[in-house]
This record gives sequence, C-alpha cells and structure tokens, in this order.
Amino acid sequence: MGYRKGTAVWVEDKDHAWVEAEIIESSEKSISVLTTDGRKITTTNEKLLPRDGDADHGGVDDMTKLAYLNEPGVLFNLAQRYSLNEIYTYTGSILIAVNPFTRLPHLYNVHMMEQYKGVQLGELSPHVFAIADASYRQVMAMMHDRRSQSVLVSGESGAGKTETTKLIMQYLTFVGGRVTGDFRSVEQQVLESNPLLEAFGNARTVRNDNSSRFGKFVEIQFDRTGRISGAAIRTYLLERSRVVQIMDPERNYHCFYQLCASGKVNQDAEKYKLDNPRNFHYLNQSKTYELQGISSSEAYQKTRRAMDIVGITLIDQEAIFRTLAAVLHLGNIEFSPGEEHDSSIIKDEKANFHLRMAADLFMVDANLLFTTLSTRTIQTREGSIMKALDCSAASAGRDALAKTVYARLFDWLVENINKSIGQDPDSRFQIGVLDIYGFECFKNNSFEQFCINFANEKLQQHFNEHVFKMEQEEYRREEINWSYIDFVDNQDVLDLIEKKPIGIISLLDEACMLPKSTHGTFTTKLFQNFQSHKRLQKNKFSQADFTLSHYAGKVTYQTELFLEKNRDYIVLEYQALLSSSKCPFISGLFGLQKEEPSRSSYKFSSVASRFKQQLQALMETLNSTEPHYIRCIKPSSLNCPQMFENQSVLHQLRCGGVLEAIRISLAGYPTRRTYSEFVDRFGILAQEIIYERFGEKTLTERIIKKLKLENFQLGRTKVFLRAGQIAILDARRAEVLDNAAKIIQGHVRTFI
Ligand code: AOV
Ligand code: MG
Repeated sequence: MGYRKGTAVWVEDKDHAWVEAEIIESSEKSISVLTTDGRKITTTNEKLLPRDGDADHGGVDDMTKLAYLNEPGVLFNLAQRYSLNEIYTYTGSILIAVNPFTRLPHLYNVHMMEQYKGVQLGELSPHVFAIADASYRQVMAMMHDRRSQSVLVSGESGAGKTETTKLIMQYLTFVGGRVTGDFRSVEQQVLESNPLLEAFGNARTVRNDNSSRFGKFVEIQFDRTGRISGAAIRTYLLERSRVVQIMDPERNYHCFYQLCASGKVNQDAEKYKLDNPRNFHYLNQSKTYELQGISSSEAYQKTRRAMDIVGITLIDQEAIFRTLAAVLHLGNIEFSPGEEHDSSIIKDEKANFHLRMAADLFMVDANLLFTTLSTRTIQTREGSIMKALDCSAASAGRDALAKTVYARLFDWLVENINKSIGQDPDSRFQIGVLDIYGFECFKNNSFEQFCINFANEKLQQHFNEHVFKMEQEEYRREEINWSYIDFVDNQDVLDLIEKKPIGIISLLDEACMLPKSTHGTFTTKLFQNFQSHKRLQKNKFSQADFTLSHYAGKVTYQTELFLEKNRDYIVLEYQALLSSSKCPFISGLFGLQKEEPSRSSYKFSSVASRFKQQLQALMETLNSTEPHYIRCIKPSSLNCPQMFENQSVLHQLRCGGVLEAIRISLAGYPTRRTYSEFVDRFGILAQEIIYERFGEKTLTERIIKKLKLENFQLGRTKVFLRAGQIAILDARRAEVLDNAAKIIQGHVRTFI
C-alpha cells in the first residue's frame, strides 16, 4: 500500500524500538519519513506501522481502545501514561502494572479502597483494587454462578509482583474483614504472613533488594456472608543454594542479618555469639550487609511481631532463631587434611569453637556432629563400613546439611502459618493469589531457570487458553461468527519438558538414578531422543548445553549442575544426627519422614518431578477458578522512578504474553467500535446518507460497503473489523478532510 504524504506512522528504531514519524515521500521502491525528533529516514514498508495521528496525549486506559492495536501503539500508550504517574492500564480484562519505584500513597489508602468497592471494572481508572474487587464480587455473586477466583500476578524480577500481591490481599482483607480490632484476627494473620515469609524467603539480588526466592499461592477462604474465614498458603521451590553461597552484591536471606542485628533489641545475638555478620562465611562471601533505607534491627522486630500475630509460640520463636544461629556457626566449620589418606580433621581452634557452638545450638553431641560431617557410612553385603571424607567432601556435606536444615525450617514456617490461620472446612469459595517467579533468561541459565521457565510455560498455556476463550465469548455475546481463529499454542514445549516416559525431566531423573551418568550423557540422550524437535537445539560450542525455544524466546541451559541440583537426597546420617537433638523443634523437623533403609545412605528424590507434580496440582486448582491476570512491568533496569526503557518493556510485554494476547486478538477481529463511535469518526465518508434516518448500525454497514471493505462483522452493539481495515478507513478520512480543508482555503481566498 502506498502511503499518503503526511500519514502518521511508527518507524522501527535501533535504540528506542519505535519512534513517531510522518511520511514525506512514498514510492514503489522506497519510503521517506520524518521523525518527530527531526530525523529524515529512508526505510521500507516492513519497518513501518500505522499510527493514530489524532491520538490523545493522555493515552487510553484500555489498550483495546487504541485505534491501532500494534506493538508501538501499546508501548507508547504505557510510556505516556507512566509519565503522568498512571501506572495501571487495561488490555481488555488484563491489568498491566508498571512499577513506579516510588511510593504512591494516594493510590492505596482506605479512601481509594472505599471507592473501588462494588464498582464495575472499567468504570474507574484502572487499578489493582479494581481487579481485587472484581474477584471478590464474583465470589459474592448469586449463589448459582459462584465460582472460585484466582488472581495471577506475573512479571520479571523486580517488576512488582510481591507488592501487587500484598495490595490485593490488603484489599480483600478490607472488604472481607470483620470489624473486631482483634490483634490476631484471621485477616491480620493473613497479612502478617507476608513479612514473615519475606524474612525467610526473600533476599537481595542484583535485580531486587527484596527478591522472593520462592513461589507462592495464597488461597483466601470466605464464608457464606463473604467474610474471610481461613487461608491456605502453598509455596514452591525455595532457592536453597543461597543459604551457603552468595555473590556480591547479593545477600543471604534477610532473617540472618536481622538476627545478627537483634543485639539492640534483645540478647539473641550475644547469646548465640553472633555479634557481627562479617565473621560468618555464609554471609561474608558478599560485602553487602545492609539494605538501603532499612534497619536490620527494626526488621528483626517486625519479624518477631509477625510471628506473634501469626501465632508462633515464644518457645518456637526461640528455637527458630537458635536454628538460624546454628546454621551460621555450621558454615564456619573448616576442615584440614587428616593423617589418614583422604580424611579430614577440624582445621583449628576457631573452627572447633564453631563446631561446639553449632552442636550446642542444635542441641546435639559435638562428637556426633563431627563424625557426621567427616565420615559416611556405606552399606555393603558384608555390613556397613565407615568411610572417611576428604576436606572438600566434608565441606560439601556441611553445606548440604545447612541447606537441608534451612529448607525444613522454611517448610515448617509455612505449615505452621497454615495451621495457625486455620482452614475453613465449610468454605466453598476462595480467591487464590499467585506470586510466582517470572520467565528468566540470563547469560548463564541452570536448573533453577529451567524449572522457573517450565512453570511459566504452564501458566502461559493457561493464559492463552483464557484469552482465547474470552475472545470467543465476546464474539458469542455479539452473535457473530468466529470459526477462523487459530493460534500457536505451546503444548509441544510442554510435552518436550514433561512428557513421560521420555521428556527432559524423565531423562534427567533417569540420569540421576544411573550411577555412571553425567550431564554429558544426559544431553547426548536428550538429543538422541529429540533429533529434530523444532523447540530443541544443540549448541555449536558446547555439547553439554541445550537451547529451548520458549514462548518468550530462546534460552540456553548449561547442564553442568543439573544432575546434582535435581537430586534431593536425604543423607541418613543427617537425619540421625538432627533427630537426636534434645530440642523438640529441631528433632521435629527431622523426625517427620521415616526413611526406608536403603543400600546407600542417599535416597534419591527428584526436585524436578516433585515441582512438576506441584505445578500439576496448581493448574488443577487454577482450572477450577475464574482467572484474573495482572502483568507487572519493570520499566527501568536501575530501579529508578520515571525511567522508561522501551526495548526492555517491549521484551517484557512479549514474555508476559501481552503481545501474544494481542496477537490472538489480531487473528480475529481486533478492531471493535460501538456503532455510535464508528459513525462519529467515519460518518464523514458517507455524507450523502448521514442525514437520512438510518439507525447507526445501518449507517455503519453502508459506510463500510461504500468503501468496499470485506471481512467485517456486525455484532449486536459493535462492528468488528479485521486487522488493517481501520487504516484504510483512516486514510480515506484523511483524504476527505484534506479536500475539505482545500475547498475551505479556496473559499477563503476568493473571499479575500
Ligand atoms: P517482584 O516480586 O516482582 O520481584 P517486588 O514486588 O519485590 O518485585 O518489587 C520490587 C520493588 O519495586 C519493591 O521493593 C518496591 O520498592 C517497588 N514497587 C513495586 N511495586 C510498587 C508499587 N505499587 N508502589 C511503589 N513501589 C513499588 V522477584 O520477587 O525479585 O521476581 O523474585
Ligand atoms: Mg517477589
């Protein structure tokens, strides 16, 4: 299509993704445009997209109101709104939330919550409260079509998922709370579970000072009258390696620093000999100890208070912090080679002090702790023999013990928060809120990224199906045909990952169980089984890598640590050591599972398979609910307010499936206008009939037919147009207006 001079367009740009421009010349061979920042560019048709020259500078609060539902249109609408501190925008019923990186208290006060109560989505400005309210109203709807709801919050690290989740919970406890003023009401407990879990499951990373290192699904239960009557929290895949290994400028879990700073509050730090975090190996691998704007000792008090409210007894609180202290001392136990070949002894007096401290705090025998760390029992046909471990094996074992203890402690917390808040067995309706890690693609991607991206594929499938269904429903409501939509789904990637008996996870589990397997044999087998799978690629340079084409882009995984990280073995010696603790809390952490004696002292269980099962259960829950989607966007990689990086936002819109949702919509009839909107804008194209006494629907049809457009549908209240047709209409409109202007000018001239 040739462009008219002056047509408003977007032109592709290396730095800014897209820039605003106008056509200055357009021929068969080349097109010249003038950008609004004054550059003249010669370009081609593929690098141009139509732009709404009449767009309002304030942007639109719903993307579906854009004249051109294309990538740059969506991007600039968000940017424009963000510059006005309008951080929320709808795309149909999906809420896009752009992280403001600054507190906006006026947005979230009680007055705001009151305003959104009971108001239809779309009547007020887009807001997270509007989504929360919509889910609450659905739960409270007439008995016969009540359905459980879920709010799925996604986005990359630092995009604002956790903050958004907390706002939803705040709103739900506001509308569904009792006015009792009870310090330990269910609502308070639900709210306080957040800071508590954050203390133990969040840490500073390069992307986010308060990054969640676990996934979380909170199900809030309601009774018949719409009051909150219980809640259940499920968590997913806590990052364990962080307990023993961190890199500057990241930190370990917040709770460790809080404990070390507790000296100003009570005697914990002194009692446990934890004066300074700089003395502990698990903390001093990174030089970052403080968080900007946060006092660790105040945070410690907040955690204690949250524990009080949630209902963790003082005795258990003491045991929890003592266990954390034991983990820190454990990390300082160093080994040096013993006299016997490949054996180890405690390195020096200092290490010995930490050994005794750790044993004291775990309330186990110090000699047993040492034996557990420095030897391993191997079962043979002749009976069991004790094998000494060399220094590196002993240190690795020490770290494994620390990780296991921490992971158990975290699970204990979740379990006890659930017990304390209590489940309402009579509740039939819930609102679930999901705060799970977004899609990740780093320079180096390991097993964690594989699991996280697997989870995102699952959720993406759910999202696509939902968007697709919503489209169909709109068409059905408007009583038009919709037999043409076809979209690429991601079932094939999911099969590749999780299908039994042969999929990536199955092959990985197999490799973990066979003694001679390595990550190399695992990848070889993978490529043998999926020689020409279009979602799987080899890496030219490294045999041990594989690349998956995810819905959000390609990710290359380095498999070096896949086998090790997938193995969640429980070393029986650790179990024996800690269940011998005189502290019931600690022995309780380890007395739960009765392990069957096996020939080796390792018992393999697969992290990936367990995660897969958890996801399966989550999907089943979600499938029985009506979903609401919130896509969080991180506009600035520097976490600064009022910065908007186009390329990165575009990438996130793509990963979050926002553009995919738009694509699905484009496959159908993306442009929909009520008949009166249509006639208002395009009536000018058929002036001869506009004053006749036709209804707006008939007028619309006449206008479209006059322009010989095909492929439109007339619904009950709206006209539906295929992609690109609005551009034709706009071009004709511009022509007519142009001519009219010339005629007027002509008149004016003759007049003068
Ligand atoms: P995340 O949950 O998406 O990251 P957070 O919810 O922790 O991200 O948000 C990161 C930071 O952004 C917060 O600590 C706030 O400083 C700021 N922020 C986010 N939302 C808002 C808001 N609505 N108003 C003001 N500030 C906000 V991760 O857990 O890392 O994936 O694993
Ligand atoms: Mg988070």
